[in-house]
Amino acid sequence: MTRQALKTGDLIELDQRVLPGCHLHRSALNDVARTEDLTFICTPKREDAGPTNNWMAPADAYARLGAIFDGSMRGRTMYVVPHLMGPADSPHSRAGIELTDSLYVALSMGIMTRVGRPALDRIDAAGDFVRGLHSKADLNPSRRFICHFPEEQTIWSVGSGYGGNALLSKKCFALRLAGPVGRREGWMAEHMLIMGLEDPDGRVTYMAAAFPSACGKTNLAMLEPPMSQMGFRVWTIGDDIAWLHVGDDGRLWALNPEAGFFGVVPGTSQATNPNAMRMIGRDTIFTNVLETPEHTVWWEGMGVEPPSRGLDWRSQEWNPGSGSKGAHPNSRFTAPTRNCPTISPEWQNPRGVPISAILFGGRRARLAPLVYEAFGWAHGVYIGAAMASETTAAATGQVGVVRRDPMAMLPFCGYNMGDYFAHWLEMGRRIRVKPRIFNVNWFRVNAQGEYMWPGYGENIRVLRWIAERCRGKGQAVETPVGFVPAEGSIDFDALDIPAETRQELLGIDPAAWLDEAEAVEVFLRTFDDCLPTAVLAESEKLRRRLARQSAPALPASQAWQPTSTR
Ligand code: OXD
Ligand code: MN
Repeated sequence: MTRQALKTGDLIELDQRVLPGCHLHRSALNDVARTEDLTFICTPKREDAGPTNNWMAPADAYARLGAIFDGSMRGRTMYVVPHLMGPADSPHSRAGIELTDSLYVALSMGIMTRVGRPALDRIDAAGDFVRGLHSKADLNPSRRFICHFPEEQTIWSVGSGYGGNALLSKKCFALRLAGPVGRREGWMAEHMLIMGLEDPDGRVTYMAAAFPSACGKTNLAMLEPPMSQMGFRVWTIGDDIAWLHVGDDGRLWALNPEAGFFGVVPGTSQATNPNAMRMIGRDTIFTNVLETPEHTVWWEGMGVEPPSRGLDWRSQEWNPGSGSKGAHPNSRFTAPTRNCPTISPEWQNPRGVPISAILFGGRRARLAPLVYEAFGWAHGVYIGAAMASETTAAATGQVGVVRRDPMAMLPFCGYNMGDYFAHWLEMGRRIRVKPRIFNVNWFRVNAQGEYMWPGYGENIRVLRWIAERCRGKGQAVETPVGFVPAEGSIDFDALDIPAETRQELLGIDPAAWLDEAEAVEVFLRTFDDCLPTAVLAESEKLRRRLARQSAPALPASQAWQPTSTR
């Protein structure tokens, strides 16, 4: 199929001595990202999709898309791609079949999922599968739709070849369709990385983390500790999706249903993600990066000098003075999990791995401390529901606009998000040995707008505190928003961060948090009657704690007084 794709132009040959097994794909110019405005949940009742999803009645969707599909594959080859999500021997794995007229999609599915025999065996055993129908059709955005039919476990996607729209196993199946199934059956499908932190004694603490797209999930999942943190290591299980089940032991177990990584390329370098750099040196499909005259690849933020010329993602002559990007900002790598140098020996464990900590996070320049811990499960659900990220100039041209993105699931929750919050609360009742819930923020800036925290590999210092908290160690101070690390409990050695900045990194400003709590409540009330009262109750409790502490005009670092330590 690869040979075929090289003939049709779906793939472009790269230098196989430098990049063995690697190829380049260029998408249509208008087809470079997920299109949330063209993504629909097609349930009989609009309320079941909720206020955060686009909705279409199933009959209308079948008719509208059916007319576009009609004849759309004429003269093309249709690929039949049975795929299994999860390890072959796991009771939690599920199968799908995607029909597609895109060779690029078929090849990418071969990297991202377990295709062929294991899927067919599962379909035989289970008697069921998720039905995915995909056609590029004419790639016209006005005839582009991604429709989900939860009642029939069916996905129809037409008019796009972009991964998140067209690799139906990923966002469509493993999140939007699996979500409501999990709700019915008592498990969760989450937009989370899964990793293990091993300490010098060989103990591994498994964590799952949800951050909005483009907040560094892939980097954290493959983190390489700096020299100063010798003895610690990170094991990768997944970078995007977690299926979470309650085990017989009452713990929460996480499984990565995928078999590959579909990661953002720009910004990936030896400094930010050396393990990804090693991983994407072979067996990788690059999409929309720059092609050098030597038939290798380059992108902005690669950490090496740009070539003097090349072909940009649009296939146009490019040089460093062109004034445009060589690689598209959402250019991607598609690489098999088995090539990840930090892949955990447990990644195919049919049970998954037992989760001790759940991390939420986002990009907050001023508000959120580096890390804080929820007071308990319901408070953690509130923290997840209140999640938000601030836009960067690159994304929208507007800096600092807050976008609410509960549990990083806003574009991926296939049912009413109010019911989704209720499901989280219900899971808390089922999980006897609950993971602790944390919020992290690598993006806090000082008055000069400079990042106060170095991020990337140094984030391991925060993970270490989290792991210690999970073992009942790790000193913390109670603040109105949660427990923050006590003085000296995070290893800041060799970081050269002044004491004042350390305090500021962990400080909270009650007045700003009161404003935030109000904004969160306005957002949460959009879920009307579907919003569980327990979530609003957490909001009220937070406001009361903040009001007690509110003291005007104090610098952030001094604005709260510890009320107790643990
Ligand atoms: C992704 C995304 O591609 O979240 O994983 O957009
Ligand atoms: Mn994602």
